[in-house]
Amino acid sequence: MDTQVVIIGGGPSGLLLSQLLNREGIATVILERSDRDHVLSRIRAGILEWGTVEMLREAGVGARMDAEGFPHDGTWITDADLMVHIDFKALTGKKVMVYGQTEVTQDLYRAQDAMGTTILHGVEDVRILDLDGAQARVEFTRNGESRSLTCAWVAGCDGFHGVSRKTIPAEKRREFERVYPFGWLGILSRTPPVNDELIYANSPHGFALASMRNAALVRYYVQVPLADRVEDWSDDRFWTEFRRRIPSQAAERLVTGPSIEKSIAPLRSFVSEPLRWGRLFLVGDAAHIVPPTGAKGLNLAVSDVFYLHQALIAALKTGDEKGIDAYSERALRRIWKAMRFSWQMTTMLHRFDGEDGFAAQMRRATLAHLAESETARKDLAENYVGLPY
Ligand code: RFL
Ligand code: PHB
Repeated sequence: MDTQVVIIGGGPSGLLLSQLLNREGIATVILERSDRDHVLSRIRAGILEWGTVEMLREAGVGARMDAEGFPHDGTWITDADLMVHIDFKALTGKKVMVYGQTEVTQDLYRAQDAMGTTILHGVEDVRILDLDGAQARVEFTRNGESRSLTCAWVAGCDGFHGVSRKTIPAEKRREFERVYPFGWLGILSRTPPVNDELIYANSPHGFALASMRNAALVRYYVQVPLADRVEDWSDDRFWTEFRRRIPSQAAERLVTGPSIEKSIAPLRSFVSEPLRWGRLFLVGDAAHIVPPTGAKGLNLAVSDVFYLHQALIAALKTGDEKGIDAYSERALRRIWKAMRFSWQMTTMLHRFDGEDGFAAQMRRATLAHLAESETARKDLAENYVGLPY
């Protein structure tokens, strides 16, 4: 065999899985379609559950996160000027970490380089074969040359548009999907955060989120119609819209400035079952997508990696395949709970085009209940900081 585990995709799931396996002496090869600069330029998630923080430390990539990340003890959920504080620390004893996905990915690339792991960028036309035999084979093209690798297991960490999921025959897959009728326009700007904790803002004009990367860099979002393009949104238009969606106490403190990145992401909930097909496993966005409202996408990818790395270590070191057989079911149990939470947060906080007055009242009542009920706040906090693995 050429290597023990071939990992398709060099995003956070592929890199973290490889790092955890390498530390146990298991050999991996990572095949990534894009170049490294492209992978590192994608601005995505910003909030790490504490379980994710601990996994990154265990993988030996926690030092910069611990030095430069910002632990947050709570967050704000607001409805016009009603501001509800969700005190994670008091309600669950846990907190979350503000540390961008770009930084996590960078730390993982550095650690993998130090391990000497083979990471092949610019890989095209990946085909995953022989999944029901004694060893799997992955064929691909790189620099115009056809290549092939044999291995014991293949980890499909190649995101929503990757090839891994489609390798499982369509009639053996069950797919579940909700496409939401809006997207998020996000900007990055070198300005001080409008608040020391995140604000998830419901308003008559739609949803807005005030997030951050550090004391001088913010990540702000507004809900936009699906048909909108980035060109439709000048910085001025963005700031006007953002300002009127956040509570007025916060709007008074808002500092605006030029955007240094601006992009629109559609919102979707998606799960493909099962997560295992013979010698192939699906991990992270390759298997499931959540709308970003619950900050669960990256964190779910990490919990998949948690279950799979344990299973692969047991199988490859002792021949015990119980974890392999249980992977799909174990991971899916947690995935569906995060799906529910992300869907509920999205429904609670967004205006749906063409909705009636009843829908808006339901959102308002949910917020009012959160303001008055510690039980409701505790339920939200428990899900937000991350359910146990
Ligand atoms: P990724 O990060 O998509 O990485 C997959 C990697 O696979 C490569 N690839 C292939 N390589 C070889 N052959 C092929 N055929 C390949 N096809 C694809 C890709 O180039 C890529 O490098 O998946 P992974 O590792 O599972 O990580 C998941 C997270 O990235 C994802 O859950 C989150 O970023 C989701 N997400 C967000 N989550 C949050 O919690 N908060 C956010 O604010 C947030 N914003 C976002 C997001 C996802 C977005 N996408 C996918 C459109 C914003 C966007 C725009
Ligand atoms: C972000 O900082 O990009 C971010 C934070 C929380 C979310 C989504 C995105 O729920």
